[in-house]
Amino acid sequence: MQSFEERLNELTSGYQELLSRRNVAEEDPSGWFSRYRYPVLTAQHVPLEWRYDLDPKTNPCLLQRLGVNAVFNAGAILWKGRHIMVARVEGFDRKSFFAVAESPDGINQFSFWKRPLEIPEWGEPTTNLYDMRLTEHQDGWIYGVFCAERKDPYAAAGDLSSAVASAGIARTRDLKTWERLPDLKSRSQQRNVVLHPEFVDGKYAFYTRPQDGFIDTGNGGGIGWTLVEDITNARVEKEIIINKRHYHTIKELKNGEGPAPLKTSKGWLHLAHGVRGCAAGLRYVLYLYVTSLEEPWKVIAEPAGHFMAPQGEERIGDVSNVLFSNGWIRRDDGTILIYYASSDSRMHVASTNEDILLDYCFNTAPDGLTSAASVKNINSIITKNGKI
Ligand code: BGC
Ligand code: BMA
Repeated sequence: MQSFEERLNELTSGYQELLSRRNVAEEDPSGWFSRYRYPVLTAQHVPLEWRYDLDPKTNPCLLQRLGVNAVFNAGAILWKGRHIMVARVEGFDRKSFFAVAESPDGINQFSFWKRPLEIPEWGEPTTNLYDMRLTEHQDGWIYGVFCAERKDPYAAAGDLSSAVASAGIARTRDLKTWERLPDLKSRSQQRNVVLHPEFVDGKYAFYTRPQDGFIDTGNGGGIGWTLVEDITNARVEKEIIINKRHYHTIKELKNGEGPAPLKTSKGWLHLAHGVRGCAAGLRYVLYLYVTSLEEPWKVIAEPAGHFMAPQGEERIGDVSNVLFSNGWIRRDDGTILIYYASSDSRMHVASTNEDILLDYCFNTAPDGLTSAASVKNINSIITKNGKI
């Protein structure tokens, strides 16, 4: 058996090797983005001090004391020139919490800050919190909007799965100390709620995702939009659906806003996820759409189908066949880094830029909703190519 020292050396060198590994860009044949080969943040990136008691007196065999199952669904922000993710870290006990990780260039050497975040409670203690969206708002605060999940108090006896999802809201100025505000009040269940970065008609604007049940969408039609006067007492009064689910599309079953949209010269650029059900379970893919600058609730472009779908190893994990993104960063030169999780297990990054994404959004045909419309589309490309 290895000694304490030997084990510690081995763990430490493996950890350092992982953190210093250089990533490699691989351009996608579509030309839309490059994926980076290695995941950028995983359970193995979690500091050893969080997982092991490093005292040989109390832990002579150097056993793990806290298992981390997955690191995924991270919010992201370029803050004072620093590339930051606020990741969802999930323990073996299924509880998620948030932790900040930082990289010198947004791609390599992501490492966690010293401690996970302590998000104050609001109301009934939150059983689980996850999937934070970061918004640097015009009002000067950085907001984190996340899913706060609690057991359904009205669940029948013996039903230990029914839950209530609502949007938790916290704000900070330094990403370290967070002030918890009251959860967004809504008649529906709410997951995937995102704060728009600017005031609209002097009000805060949220992208919502109303659902009748915790899992079932019911009458929930898609991504919603609501205006809120007071962020310290936020309530969904009037809600409109701005990006609908649709039969036989990538978002037939569910959809949800990803990170906060980016303001571009041609409109607000949105990244979202679409879900369909199939024999293998739910399939989550990523898609893009653009809304008007003046009326951010009006869609002005939406290419058909997915922008990114799980591929290769991404397809396998705790919840397989899932790509999910709730974080991206745009640099001053227009580079966009898309942080996405695969199969509820690990974080990846893809890089692209604003001009390419806008070209993609405005020049890729929208969904014609029938096979015949798709064929018509292909034929118009072939005809055009025949004239060159
Ligand atoms: C899980 C989420 C999941 C949701 C709906 C929650 O309990 O933590 O990851 O998205 O259920 O399935
Ligand atoms: C959801 C999300 C994510 C998760 C996905 C797939 O509803 O909110 O937390 O990635 O399910 O399990």
